[in-house]
Amino acid sequence: MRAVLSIGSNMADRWALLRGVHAEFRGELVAASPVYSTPPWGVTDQDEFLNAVLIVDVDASPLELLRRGQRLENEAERVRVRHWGPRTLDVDVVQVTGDDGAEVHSDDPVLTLPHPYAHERAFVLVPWLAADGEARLHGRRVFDLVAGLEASEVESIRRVGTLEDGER
Ligand code: PH2
Ligand code: MG
Ligand code: MG
Repeated sequence: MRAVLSIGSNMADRWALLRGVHAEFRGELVAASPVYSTPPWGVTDQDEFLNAVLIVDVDASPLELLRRGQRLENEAERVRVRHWGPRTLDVDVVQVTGDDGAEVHSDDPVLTLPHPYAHERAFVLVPWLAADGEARLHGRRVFDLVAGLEASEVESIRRVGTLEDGER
Protein backbone atom coordinates (compact mmCIF):
# COMPACT_ATOMS: atom_id res chain seq x y z
CA MET A 1 0.00 0.00 0.00
CA ARG A 2 0.98 3.61 -0.43
CA ALA A 3 0.87 6.03 2.49
CA VAL A 4 1.27 9.74 3.06
CA LEU A 5 3.06 10.58 6.31
CA SER A 6 3.12 14.02 7.88
CA ILE A 7 6.13 14.45 10.13
CA GLY A 8 6.77 17.30 12.54
CA SER A 9 9.02 18.44 15.36
CA ASN A 10 9.29 21.53 17.52
CA MET A 11 11.68 20.36 20.21
CA ALA A 12 15.29 19.20 20.47
CA ASP A 13 17.29 18.73 17.23
CA ARG A 14 14.34 19.08 14.88
CA TRP A 15 16.38 18.57 11.70
CA ALA A 16 18.01 15.38 12.98
CA LEU A 17 14.68 13.99 14.13
CA LEU A 18 12.97 14.56 10.78
CA ARG A 19 15.97 13.23 8.91
CA GLY A 20 15.87 10.13 11.09
CA VAL A 21 12.36 9.38 9.82
CA HIS A 22 13.46 10.01 6.25
CA ALA A 23 16.37 7.59 6.76
CA GLU A 24 14.06 4.95 8.27
CA PHE A 25 11.89 4.97 5.14
CA ARG A 26 14.69 5.46 2.61
CA GLY A 27 14.15 2.09 0.92
CA GLU A 28 10.39 2.61 0.68
CA LEU A 29 10.33 6.27 -0.27
CA VAL A 30 8.31 7.41 -3.29
CA ALA A 31 8.71 11.14 -2.67
CA ALA A 32 9.73 13.55 0.06
CA SER A 33 8.70 17.18 0.39
CA PRO A 34 11.07 19.96 1.33
CA VAL A 35 11.14 20.96 5.00
CA TYR A 36 8.97 23.88 6.09
CA SER A 37 9.00 26.10 9.12
CA THR A 38 5.38 26.41 10.30
CA PRO A 39 3.72 28.46 13.04
CA PRO A 40 2.23 26.24 15.75
CA TRP A 41 -1.38 25.42 15.05
CA GLY A 42 -3.88 24.87 17.87
CA VAL A 43 -1.73 25.65 20.90
CA THR A 44 0.04 28.77 19.67
CA ASP A 45 2.32 29.60 22.62
CA GLN A 46 4.98 27.11 21.60
CA ASP A 47 7.94 27.12 19.24
CA GLU A 48 7.65 26.92 15.45
CA PHE A 49 7.54 23.45 13.96
CA LEU A 50 9.50 21.93 11.17
CA ASN A 51 7.11 19.89 9.02
CA ALA A 52 7.52 17.68 5.97
CA VAL A 53 5.60 14.98 4.13
CA LEU A 54 6.87 11.59 3.03
CA ILE A 55 5.12 9.36 0.52
CA VAL A 56 6.03 5.72 1.06
CA ASP A 57 5.23 2.34 -0.45
CA VAL A 58 5.23 -0.15 2.39
CA ASP A 59 4.54 -3.84 2.66
CA ALA A 60 2.53 -3.41 5.85
CA SER A 61 -0.96 -2.73 7.13
CA PRO A 62 -2.00 0.79 8.14
CA LEU A 63 -1.80 -0.18 11.83
CA GLU A 64 1.67 -1.67 11.38
CA LEU A 65 2.75 1.58 9.74
CA LEU A 66 1.25 3.59 12.62
CA ARG A 67 3.20 1.44 15.10
CA ARG A 68 6.40 2.01 13.15
CA GLY A 69 5.82 5.74 13.39
CA GLN A 70 5.12 5.44 17.11
CA ARG A 71 8.33 3.51 17.60
CA LEU A 72 10.23 6.40 16.00
CA GLU A 73 8.35 8.83 18.26
CA ASN A 74 9.33 6.78 21.30
CA GLU A 75 12.95 6.64 20.18
CA ALA A 76 12.80 10.43 19.98
CA GLU A 77 11.83 10.29 23.65
CA ARG A 78 8.58 11.95 22.93
CA VAL A 79 6.75 13.04 26.01
CA ARG A 80 3.09 13.93 25.76
CA VAL A 81 2.89 17.02 27.88
CA ARG A 82 -0.18 18.67 26.45
CA HIS A 83 -2.61 17.86 23.69
CA TRP A 84 -1.30 19.64 20.57
CA GLY A 85 1.63 20.80 22.70
CA PRO A 86 5.39 20.69 22.06
CA ARG A 87 6.79 17.43 20.74
CA THR A 88 10.15 16.07 19.71
CA LEU A 89 8.61 14.04 16.92
CA ASP A 90 5.16 13.42 15.50
CA VAL A 91 4.61 10.90 12.72
CA ASP A 92 1.02 10.98 11.45
CA VAL A 93 -0.46 8.67 8.84
CA VAL A 94 -2.48 11.08 6.73
CA GLN A 95 -3.73 8.87 3.92
CA VAL A 96 -3.44 5.27 2.81
CA THR A 97 -4.10 4.08 -0.73
CA GLY A 98 -4.72 0.38 -1.26
CA ASP A 99 -3.14 -1.65 -4.05
CA ASP A 100 -6.40 -1.14 -5.99
CA GLY A 101 -5.73 2.62 -5.96
CA ALA A 102 -8.65 3.39 -3.64
CA GLU A 103 -8.31 5.65 -0.59
CA VAL A 104 -8.63 3.57 2.59
CA HIS A 105 -11.28 4.80 5.03
CA SER A 106 -11.32 3.93 8.70
CA ASP A 107 -13.15 5.43 11.66
CA ASP A 108 -11.12 3.40 14.13
CA PRO A 109 -10.19 5.92 16.86
CA VAL A 110 -6.71 4.38 17.03
CA LEU A 111 -6.09 5.30 13.38
CA THR A 112 -8.71 7.37 11.61
CA LEU A 113 -8.16 7.46 7.85
CA PRO A 114 -7.80 9.75 6.11
CA HIS A 115 -6.47 11.89 8.95
CA PRO A 116 -9.53 13.87 10.14
CA TYR A 117 -7.88 17.31 10.05
CA ALA A 118 -5.41 16.97 7.18
CA HIS A 119 -7.69 18.64 4.64
CA GLU A 120 -7.64 21.92 6.59
CA ARG A 121 -4.02 22.09 7.78
CA ALA A 122 -1.64 24.12 5.68
CA PHE A 123 1.36 22.49 7.40
CA VAL A 124 0.18 19.14 5.96
CA LEU A 125 -1.26 20.22 2.60
CA VAL A 126 1.51 22.57 1.43
CA PRO A 127 4.31 19.99 1.88
CA TRP A 128 2.10 17.24 0.48
CA LEU A 129 1.41 19.24 -2.68
CA ALA A 130 5.14 19.86 -3.04
CA ALA A 131 5.82 16.11 -2.81
CA ASP A 132 3.00 15.17 -5.20
CA GLY A 133 1.45 17.78 -7.45
CA GLU A 134 -1.33 15.34 -8.41
CA ALA A 135 -2.31 14.43 -4.84
CA ARG A 136 -5.99 13.99 -4.02
CA LEU A 137 -7.75 13.74 -0.66
CA HIS A 138 -11.42 12.81 -0.24
CA GLY A 139 -11.63 12.95 -4.04
CA ARG A 140 -10.48 16.58 -4.12
CA ARG A 141 -7.22 17.86 -5.47
CA VAL A 142 -4.81 18.90 -2.74
CA PHE A 143 -3.99 21.81 -5.04
CA ASP A 144 -7.60 23.02 -4.65
CA LEU A 145 -7.59 22.39 -0.90
CA VAL A 146 -4.50 24.59 -0.59
CA ALA A 147 -6.14 27.24 -2.79
CA GLY A 148 -9.12 27.22 -0.42
CA LEU A 149 -7.05 27.94 2.69
CA GLU A 150 -6.58 31.43 4.13
CA ALA A 151 -3.81 33.08 2.12
CA SER A 152 -2.17 34.27 5.35
CA GLU A 153 -1.98 30.67 6.58
CA VAL A 154 -0.35 29.44 3.40
CA GLU A 155 2.07 32.37 3.39
CA SER A 156 3.07 31.70 7.01
CA ILE A 157 4.68 28.43 5.91
CA ARG A 158 8.25 28.84 4.75
CA ARG A 159 10.41 26.35 2.92
CA VAL A 160 13.66 26.16 4.87
CA GLY A 161 15.57 23.22 3.39
CA THR A 162 15.37 19.56 2.49
CA LEU A 163 15.61 16.21 4.25
CA GLU A 164 18.80 15.34 2.38
CA ASP A 165 21.81 15.41 4.67
CA GLY A 166 23.98 18.49 4.52
CA GLU A 167 21.33 20.70 2.92
CA ARG A 168 19.51 23.37 4.83
N1 PH2 B 1 1.05 19.33 15.14
C1 PH2 B 1 0.11 19.36 16.08
C2 PH2 B 1 -0.45 20.60 16.61
N2 PH2 B 1 0.02 21.77 15.94
N3 PH2 B 1 1.35 22.86 14.35
C3 PH2 B 1 2.25 22.80 13.36
N4 PH2 B 1 2.66 23.91 12.77
N5 PH2 B 1 2.80 21.61 12.93
C4 PH2 B 1 2.43 20.43 13.51
O1 PH2 B 1 2.92 19.35 13.08
C5 PH2 B 1 1.47 20.46 14.56
C6 PH2 B 1 0.95 21.71 14.96
C7 PH2 B 1 -0.43 18.13 16.64
O2 PH2 B 1 0.14 17.00 16.14
MG1 MG C 1 -0.07 15.45 14.60
MG1 MG D 1 0.42 12.27 15.98
